[in-house]
Amino acid sequence: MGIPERDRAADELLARREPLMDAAIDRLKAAARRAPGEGDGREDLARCREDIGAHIDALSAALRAAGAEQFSEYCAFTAVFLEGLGVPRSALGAALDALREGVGEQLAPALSAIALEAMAPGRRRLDASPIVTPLALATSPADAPAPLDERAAAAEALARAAPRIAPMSVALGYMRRPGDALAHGARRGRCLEDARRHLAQLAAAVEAGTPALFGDYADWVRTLLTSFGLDPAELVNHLGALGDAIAIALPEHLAEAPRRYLAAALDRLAAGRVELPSFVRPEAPLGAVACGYLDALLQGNRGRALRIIHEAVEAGAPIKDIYAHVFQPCQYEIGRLWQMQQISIAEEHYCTAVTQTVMSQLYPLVFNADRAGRRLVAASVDGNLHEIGARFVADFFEMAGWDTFYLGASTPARDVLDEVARRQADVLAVSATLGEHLPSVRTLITAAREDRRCRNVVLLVGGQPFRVVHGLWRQLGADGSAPTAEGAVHVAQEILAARA
Ligand code: B12
Repeated sequence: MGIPERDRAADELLARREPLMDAAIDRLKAAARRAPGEGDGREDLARCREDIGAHIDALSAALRAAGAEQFSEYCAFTAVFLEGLGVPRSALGAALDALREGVGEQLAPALSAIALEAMAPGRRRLDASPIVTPLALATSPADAPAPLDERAAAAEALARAAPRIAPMSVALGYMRRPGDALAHGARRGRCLEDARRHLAQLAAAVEAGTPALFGDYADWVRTLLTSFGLDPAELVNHLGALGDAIAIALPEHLAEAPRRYLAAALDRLAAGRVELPSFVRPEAPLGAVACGYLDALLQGNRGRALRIIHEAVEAGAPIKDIYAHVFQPCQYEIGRLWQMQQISIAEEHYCTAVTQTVMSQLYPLVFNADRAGRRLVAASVDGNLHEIGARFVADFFEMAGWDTFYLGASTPARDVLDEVARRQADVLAVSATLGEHLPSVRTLITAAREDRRCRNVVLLVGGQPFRVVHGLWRQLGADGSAPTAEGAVHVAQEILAARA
């Protein structure tokens, strides 16, 4: 089949869009009269007419692109989406049959043959079972949420409905851009994972009442996906589909905030690509050391990395500065390079492990301050696998003379609080890195406030989301926050002094 004929068939379909829609609806009406169901179904048929228009558009687009394969993807994902709405696959089959008959009648024989050939595999696919991944759509309807404030109710409803919204949004996105489904092939499962992550981040932002948190995340996703070579229009389509699936799955008053946040993120994406400059700059304090250290890490030369740090210390660089101006920007830079697909996960793990080793080598200098008679417990919140932020905080308190108990990554709330009680801590420092860690932060704070053993402990929270959204700590019920480990020590001292 030559491309020009396919294009002509596509043009012809669009030129006859209205009469094709009318003819298909007449056929469906006649079929409904032969086998009447509940009600007269007039509303359903009006909606179905629009759907048939969408099928015609999809068929026409498929004819111009990858032909039958693309239309087949369209049919598959439309079926998944309709099933999510409770519309049986057979209804789509009937609509396609009605359209097929119209195409056979109304297009010139050569062109109708081309169009029917492109439709056939899609129609057959509807009869095959299981139709397509993803199909986690059959989850039970969410229970009514407990009475909460408006933001928390919307976030909770979103989290509960996520198992239904995520696959629906993927199906809708692929239905709208079936070419993406074809191109993604086996990677489609990733799209579902992404949708789940978007929803977790969106729920966290809605709960915190901060669209900027989700906007920041959307910027990050764009940079990541484009460095994988994806077209940003795919993300725009995907987030748009997510908003539409939310509108379908949640009552209007609960869908309003998430959809508003999504719209704001889409505006941000439309404003263009965000530049992501390097975190390691020669002109910054200790810039030359940081550049050399990063280079040694990236070259896989941990001996040289260690020597660079020892030489800097011998030359008089304070340990706090090594942390703040070498380790931290280098870790951020490692993250940026991974995000831009310039280093692998293995390289990131290597660099992180070397930095943790080098930090340990400095401990004789960290543990030599005069004792302040205060105690700190520091932990990464449940689900947070990033441990260096909390470790920084613990080390800065140690350098200020505190006795510190650093618990490491992802510590369950109950265990953190047991440790606070056992160590009789004055301050608990909790670290979160992703928006999706915020619900765990809230859970921990709520549990701490209800725990009599923790009545007097000062609760500090910090990490990336708190650096992006000012005042977020207050909304979550903490006593304070700071953008850096050094700042955390000052805030703790101020709060304790004010309480004395
Ligand atoms: C190393 C690393 C990992 C390692 C962590 C290993 C380890 N042992 O810690 C591993 C491989 C586990 C990992 C996993 C993931 N990571 Co990661 N990771 C990083 C990386 C490169 C470095 C983190 C780090 O060491 N930072 C250095 C510390 C010192 O910085 P910090 O945490 O911000 O802490 C400072 C302040 O925030 C503050 N602070 C921190 N905690 C606290 C607490 C209190 C109380 C206070 C007051 C202050 C405070 O003070 C600290 C010092 O000044 C970052 C890059 C980055 N920008 O951070 C990505 C990064 C955080 N990871 C990222 C991602 C996406 C992930 C994954 C989702 C990847 C995946 N697909 O699986 C998972 C999520 C895992 C999870 N469930 O948590 C993204 C997050 C993007 C986003 N905006 O959502 C980043 C930013 C990378 C990137 N540029 O894309 N990661």
